[in-house]
Amino acid sequence: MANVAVIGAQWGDEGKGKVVDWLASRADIVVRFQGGHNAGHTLVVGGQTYKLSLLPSGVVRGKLGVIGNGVVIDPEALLSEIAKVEAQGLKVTPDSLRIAENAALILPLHAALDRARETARGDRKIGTTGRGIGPAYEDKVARRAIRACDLAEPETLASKLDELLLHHNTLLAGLGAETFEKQALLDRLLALAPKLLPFVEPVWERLDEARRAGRRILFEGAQAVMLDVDHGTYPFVTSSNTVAATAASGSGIGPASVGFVLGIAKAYCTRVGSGPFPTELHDATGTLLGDRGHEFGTVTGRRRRCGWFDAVLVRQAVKVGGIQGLALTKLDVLDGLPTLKVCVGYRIGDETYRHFPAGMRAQAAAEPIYEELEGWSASTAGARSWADLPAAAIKYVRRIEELVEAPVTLLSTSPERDDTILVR
Ligand code: 2SA
Ligand code: MG
Repeated sequence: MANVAVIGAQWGDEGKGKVVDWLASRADIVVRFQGGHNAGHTLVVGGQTYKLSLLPSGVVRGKLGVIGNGVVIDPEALLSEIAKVEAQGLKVTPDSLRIAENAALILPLHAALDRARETARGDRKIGTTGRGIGPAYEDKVARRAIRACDLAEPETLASKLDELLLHHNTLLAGLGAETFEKQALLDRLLALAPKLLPFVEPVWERLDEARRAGRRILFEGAQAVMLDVDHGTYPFVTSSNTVAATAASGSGIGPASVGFVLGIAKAYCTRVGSGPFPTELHDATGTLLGDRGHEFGTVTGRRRRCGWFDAVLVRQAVKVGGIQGLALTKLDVLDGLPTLKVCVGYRIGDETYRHFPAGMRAQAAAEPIYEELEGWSASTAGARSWADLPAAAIKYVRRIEELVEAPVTLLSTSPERDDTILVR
């Protein structure tokens, strides 16, 4: 196996965790390259359930986990996640986890600003995870972020905090939120430093060595292409680039090393948070998909919105994300539905679209044009070979491949790692 990058092809929660775990057993290093603890992966390993947020999934499999420079790291969230998995019997040490020295940190003031802004937006809110992701990326781009390496330099920390607080306390006060005090923040960071610094290094060097030694690297994306800050349903997106190209820039390796790009898509579609969702179902079928698919966020526990598979969106994600093959998950959730619908275009006013336009009004007004496909009554849950699938299920998968212009290379039929069909 060459290197592989795994990215979401819809709005997240496509089941990346399971596929990443499946691939992690064949990789040497697992790298997170964007996002932060807004991601949520549920891994079921030998009956034990792990809920990971910031830790690369490989740590559960005894592989080296790398948190790249493109990730925004909340040090307290990371340490408490480490404590949680250690309570489940795993060990996380500098032998199993490395953190990029140039990764930006999320501080308590970022989460405070994230939430204060969402409150101020009222019903125009984005529906963020409230983890401070957006404000932390803003600070990185604005060149005032505190980075992992700064924990080793108390004077740098102190002077950076001055600049940060000048900016953030003004904003927080303007939003009627509590402001932060420099000394308390500095003490907090200095207390975290000795716990975090043993993990911190120039990970690009380690990755370069791994590349030259022919080690297999798995790049683990978070969120999904339709949440990409450039290519997603802006402004209802996350604050990072979620496309496969970020695997390179977000970890410090060249684009040629990214390898095969595997996109993950659910056999239907879900979304948490606000924003356009043309195929969303507000009826009994939508409720059924949510109940059967256990559609609640790993991180925030929010109920996910559910709808039909949108082939137009996934095709677009395939193109802009660089997806070369798709893993289709949760096919079994569709078992027993008499007919299935797949979106093949949109009607916006009098016009027909074969892509999702970028304008906010156009996106909000898009009415799906559906193609109907026959459902199947037999169960596909736990199927482990193509031959176990009903003919109508195979037809459904083949039609999706045609519409999104990418082959389905993996089919997942339950949360268990072994219930996976390798199609090609
Ligand atoms: P943010 O917090 O700034 O990244 O939020 C901006 C938008 O991005 C969406 N977003 C997500 N959507 C689905 N899954 C995500 N991660 C968790 C998970 C979600 C959870 O994997 O289960 O537990 O609720 C994720 N992270 C960010 C978010 O809903 C906003 O629309
Ligand atoms: Mg998730």
